[in-house]
Parts: sequence; C-alpha cells; structure tokens
Amino acid sequence: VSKFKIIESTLREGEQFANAFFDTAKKIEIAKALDEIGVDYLELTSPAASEQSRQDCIAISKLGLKAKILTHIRCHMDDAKMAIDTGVNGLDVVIGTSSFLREFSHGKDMDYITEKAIEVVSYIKSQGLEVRFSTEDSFRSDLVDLLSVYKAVDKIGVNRVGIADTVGCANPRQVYDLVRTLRSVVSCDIECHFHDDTGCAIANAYAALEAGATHIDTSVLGIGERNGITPLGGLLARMYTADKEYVKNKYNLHKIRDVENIVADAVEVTVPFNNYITGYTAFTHKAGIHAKAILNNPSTYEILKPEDFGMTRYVSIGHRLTGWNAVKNRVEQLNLDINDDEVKVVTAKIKELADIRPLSLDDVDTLLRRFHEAKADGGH
Ligand code: HCA
Ligand code: CU
Repeated sequence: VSKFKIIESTLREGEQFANAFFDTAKKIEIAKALDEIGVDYLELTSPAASEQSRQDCIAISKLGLKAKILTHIRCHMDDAKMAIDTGVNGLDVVIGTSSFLREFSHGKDMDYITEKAIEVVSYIKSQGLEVRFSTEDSFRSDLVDLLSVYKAVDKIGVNRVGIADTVGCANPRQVYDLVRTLRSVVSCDIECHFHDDTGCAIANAYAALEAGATHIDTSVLGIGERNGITPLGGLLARMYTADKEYVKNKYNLHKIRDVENIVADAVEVTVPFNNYITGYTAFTHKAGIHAKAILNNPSTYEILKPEDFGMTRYVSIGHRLTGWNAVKNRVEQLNLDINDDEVKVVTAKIKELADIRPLSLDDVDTLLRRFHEAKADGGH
C-alpha cells in the first residue's frame, strides 16, 4: 500500500469544477505549489480542448518541475499527435466503455475501442512518451470487455491502465475486487480515479491501493466535475495514517495548506470547516475528557499530528462541556497563580456562564485574570 504515486489532476479534473477558471499565471502558480509538495505527476487539460489549453501544456512542460507532466486526451490519433507536440512527458488516454457511454456518447463497440486503443497507445509509445490507457465509467462496464481491452494494451507495453469511477457509484469492496482481478490480468501499473458523489473517494483509493493499484488521481480540495474526486489532502491524511514515515519523507506535508488556499481563492470557495488536516476544526478538542487526555498525551485523541502538517492544535475551554484540567492548562499558559482547588471553582463559574451563552477565549481569560486579581487583593 505504501509505495503509491499521486497523479495530481487539479489542472485537468479540477478545471471541470463548476467555479474553475485558471489563467496561465494561476496554473503555473498551482503547478509550482503542487510540485513543492512533491506529487509525482501533474495532469493537465487536453490541448485539444482549446488553444489556450494547448499553450498552457507547453508553458507548464517548460517549467522544469520535478513532477512529470501529463495531459489527458481522448483515444484519438489527432489528440495524441497534438498532445505530443506540447512537450509533456506522458499522455493519459481515456475512452468510455460502459453501455451508457457506448450508447449515448461516442456510439462505438468494443472491437472498435480495442483497435483504437492499440493504435493510439502504440503510437504514443513509439514517440517515446509514457502512456496510460483508461476506461471511463469502469464500474458500469462489462467486466469481460474491460479485461480484454486492458490485456490488449498491456501486451503492447502500456505503462499503466486506469480504472475510473466516473459517476461515484463504487464502494470500497467493489473497488478491491475489480483491482484485484485486474492485477492478476495485467503486469503494468494500475491507476485509479474516484468521484466522490457518495462519499467513498478516499476509501476507494485506499481499497484500490490495498488491492495492488499503484497510482491515485487527486485534486486539491477534491475539486472536479460535480462534487469532485479524491482530495489530495484527504488522501495524504489516509496514507500518513497507514505509513507515517514514508509519507512524511516523500511529501512536504507543510505545504498542503498553501496550495489549498491558492486553489480555494482561485475558485472562490472557502476551505470547509471539516476539511482533512486544514479545516478550521480539524485539530480542535472540546469536551473536558478529551481536553484532559490531549494535554497529557495528544495521541489519545489525535491520529494526525498537527505539527507534521504545519498546523497547531487548539483546546477549546469556554463552554459547558469544559473540564478543570483544560482550564488549569490555560491558567498555566497565562502564568496566573491559581491553585487546583481554585481552578475547580473558576471552572464551575465558566460552566455556569456557558450554560447561558458560549464564551470566547477572551471571556475565559478575563474571568481567570479577575479571579487572580481578586485573590491578590484579598491577600493584601
Ligand atoms: C470525465 C473523465 C474522467 C477521466 C478519468 C481518467 C472520469 O468523465 O470527465 O481518465 O482516469 O471521471 O471518467 O475524469
Ligand atoms: Cu473524473
């Protein structure tokens, strides 16, 4: 599971997000920020989409980033030729194989698809580029059809085959089964792409890796068509939990927040409060029982170490669920001279007030300072 690679598709799938419009400068800024994190590949919108998209492939290929640059094309010779001329390192080729796509989109049968796949893949290989062949809507495609086309391209030396849950219908067990089966049929790498319509995109990516997949598609904040795909930060959180040392050494986790802020700003959304790692509440502890344990040993209630991601934890104390250990910790931070019995008295006071309204940290500090002063006065 641990030796996975990330194909970062904010500049392709992410461009399909409702609010996305990236000019060249913004694409370059995002590409550089992703490269600093250390993602293995950047996938760009097809040069066949528009003239500017083509220019942007050229511009980003020239940046000399550590990440390999891919663009994403239909299974057409014209697209392949145009893409190769942009100077990218590799091509991600895709074609629809589900009965829906065959009937309502391109109208081609499996023999045609297999023939085209072989033609396009071998051409790209002959030009010295890396190539992936993927089917769209793989989970609603016929298994025999899928395996036969993957086998055909594996035989001619494709670098990767891809599975895409285009509509977000798959669950982790289905993913595990399909990837496992595919793993026994092809010898090339396996890339997976998961939409998040039913909330499985990260779990599906993990199941795919467990079953032998090698590459996962992500986008920053998960942006993409409809409600998007596996988010980069969420996948890193999951993989960190599976193999902390590998993920910490390979990726610059402190940079996740920067790229999320750049992208959130560019597409005019805010980072969700419950976002993996960077959400406003991701490292906030509240209940007194949690706060006490966190102050003794953060691992009690934290699987991610905030400092590994350049984040800080916060223990919330101005509420009715608070406990005296958390309040005592604040007393120490403020360097006030209040003993344990007194802290318990102030804690009772905080709870009493917090039953009426939530208190800010300022409110709590004021209470603590007043208590401290009253005590000092009393002592004179
Ligand atoms: C789409 C295409 C795609 C392609 C995925 C891939 C999908 O429908 O826009 O090439 O791996 O979800 O099927 O994003
Ligand atoms: Cu997609």
